[in-house]
Amino acid sequence: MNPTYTHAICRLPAPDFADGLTTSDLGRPDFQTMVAQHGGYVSALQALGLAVEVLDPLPGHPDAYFVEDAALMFPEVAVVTRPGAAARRGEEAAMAPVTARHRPQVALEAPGTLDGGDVLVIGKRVFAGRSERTNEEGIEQLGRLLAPHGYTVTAVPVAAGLHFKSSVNWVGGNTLLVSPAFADREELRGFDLLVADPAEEYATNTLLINGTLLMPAGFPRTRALLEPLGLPIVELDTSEARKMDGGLTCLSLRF
Ligand code: CIR
Repeated sequence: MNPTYTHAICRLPAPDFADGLTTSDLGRPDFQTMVAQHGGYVSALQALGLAVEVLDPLPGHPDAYFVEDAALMFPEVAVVTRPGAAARRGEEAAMAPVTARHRPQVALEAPGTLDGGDVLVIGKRVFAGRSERTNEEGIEQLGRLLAPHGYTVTAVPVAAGLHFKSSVNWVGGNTLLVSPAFADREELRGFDLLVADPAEEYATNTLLINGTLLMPAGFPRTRALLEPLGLPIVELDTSEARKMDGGLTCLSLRF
């Protein structure tokens, strides 16, 4: 169940990245700091053995460096998404030729919408958050596209946070790191849940890469929750992406 990733796709943030969508009140992010943090993220993936393809910024799409939302990568197939925010529509078309170099490709169609940030894959189980960005039709289409490859797709309502993976992530074995809002969801029954402190919900956006946990820097209670798992933990500063409602999972497509 624990995939070994060999590749990642990232995209450089553009100088106008602060014009992207956000609901945060953490202030306007700084471009040079963002570029430095993005570089640190790419280096961390490379240090874990991934070949990272770093795409140029996409003119007119200040959120396009959150590449995870524009495509899904499975061992068998790439899925071109249909982002739920009108302002982000078009990112998927720019990503499609890139992912098509690695996998046979299928695509979601209108009126379905789906952001990759709402999709959590654990082996052959796929959880898809029904959110402001991802609708029922998008989830149903995803289920139909993945069924031939043996995946089951379970919809989970996202009542808090932007995306499902803003609040729920797999940290290895049978364990999920979740925000308190997801502590009692019946769809997640059967998993061991590590429930983050309410003051550290952002840190649930932790990423397991080849046996190492990448977590956002500065969340000691979440780190203390994760340490008993016995995995190496690398903290990365994501302060500027956070100001744009993004984090570690959003910044790459991993496969
Ligand atoms: C947006 O609102 O779409 C971007 N500013 C943030 C997207 C973050 N992506 C993710 O969580 N997968």
